[in-house]
Amino acid sequence: MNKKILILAVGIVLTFSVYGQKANKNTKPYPYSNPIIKHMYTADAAPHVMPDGRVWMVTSVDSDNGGGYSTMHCYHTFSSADMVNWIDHGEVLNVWDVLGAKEEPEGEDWALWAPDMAYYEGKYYLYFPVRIVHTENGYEEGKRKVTSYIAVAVSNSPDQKFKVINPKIEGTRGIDPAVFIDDDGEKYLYYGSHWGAKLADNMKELASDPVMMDVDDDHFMEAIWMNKRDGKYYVSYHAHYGKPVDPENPDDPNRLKSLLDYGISDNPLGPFNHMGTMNYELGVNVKDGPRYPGRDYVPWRLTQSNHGGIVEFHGKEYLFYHTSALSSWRQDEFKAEGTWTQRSVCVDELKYKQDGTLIPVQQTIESVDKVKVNQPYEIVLENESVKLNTDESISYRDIDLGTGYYYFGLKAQDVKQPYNVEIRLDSTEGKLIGTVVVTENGTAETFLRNANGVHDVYLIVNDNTKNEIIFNAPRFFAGSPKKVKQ
Ligand code: FUB
Repeated sequence: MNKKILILAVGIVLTFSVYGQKANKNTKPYPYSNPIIKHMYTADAAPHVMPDGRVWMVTSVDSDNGGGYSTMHCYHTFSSADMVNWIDHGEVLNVWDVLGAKEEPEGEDWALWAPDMAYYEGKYYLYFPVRIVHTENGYEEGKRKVTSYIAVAVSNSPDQKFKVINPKIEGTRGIDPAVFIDDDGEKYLYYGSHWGAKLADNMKELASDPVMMDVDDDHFMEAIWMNKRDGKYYVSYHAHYGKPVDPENPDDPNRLKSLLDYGISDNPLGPFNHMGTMNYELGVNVKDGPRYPGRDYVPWRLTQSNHGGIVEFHGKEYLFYHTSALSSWRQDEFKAEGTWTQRSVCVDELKYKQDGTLIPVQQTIESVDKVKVNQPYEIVLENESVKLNTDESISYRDIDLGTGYYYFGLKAQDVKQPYNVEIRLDSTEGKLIGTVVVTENGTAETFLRNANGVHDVYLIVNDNTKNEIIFNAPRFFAGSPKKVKQ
């Protein structure tokens, strides 16, 4: 073979194996429960309990035809009442909605990577990174020039199309946004290489200068996520970018592996103490399931992109991550690893030790057990109007919050100036589970954390204006999942 043909042949082989242009030729049903979505390729899941009491996730979509990360052009949402049965609500945003044009600008290649979604005051907000590869004249220090930043879109319902309300959030740079609402009512946006900032009440701008958070680790790669448990902030992220597995030495301790690591802090913007690994390389240590021909491990040893999202649902925490198990099945009936840009969302339980450190996730092929919830959707605390002055509180005895209520709301009357209502358990100084920020809007709602069990509930007004506060129908809701139309 002459040298040019050899180079061309090697190039083709590399392109095909890296970008996975292999045909999805196996149409037999996928035989296991993980991944949870099997009719398309999904990645980068961002799970949250929404006001209908269901778990919703927005995901990136990997192309059925392969072609690499630049072919990622839209997002789907999915929901579940039990963590096992998932409904695909279809495409909610597309790159063309973002571009506002039918074609990409000359010399630019646009892609939509890992998103996140939040509910706030009656609306759903979708945060997503716009990633533009400058294919022409676009080199910086010998590398292809890439621009990326965070944008936000809004919708009245997570199963409907989102509309872009800010195509570029000023001050952002990088990929993988994650949004987090704290118990004191503050909202945070995290993104890129461990940047964090407060989000404004309009949800479309930053309300503070971004800080590069100290994560106590110089192997941070991407995919930041924030979780809170027992008053501590857990930041997690993809650390390292892995190197291919040597089949002769698959567990080589010296090989760079794609790990999902985490750190803990007392503060949502750090500094964090690096605590170790939450999820080992994808496809490692999976018990049961098919084996790579002649080896003692599953075929889908996905060496890239360990991307995690965490949700608590009625007493357990779950890690959402992705693997190439489905592409391994659809392409090679489990005789090869599948491709790393044809990924699929999996779910397994996240467990903690007594001291609050994490037990690295046991990746499974069965996924998790069905969650059954047997309690009312909402608890209305009071039907009469409540009148309170600054720093006054009202309490409700022995409220049964069961296995969890995820939102609290009230209808405020005649709001002269914004104020906060704290929701605390058992005393005016007890555990803060959420803070409602009341504005002229009237109806105010907030996400809750740790709202479970039987407690006396205290509502405490923080208002500097010394006005009398009047509100109606304070209620806990999203305590059991509502059915949705399929
Ligand atoms: O899915 C595209 C990119 O791969 C994400 O933005 C990263 O986190 C990695 O999962």
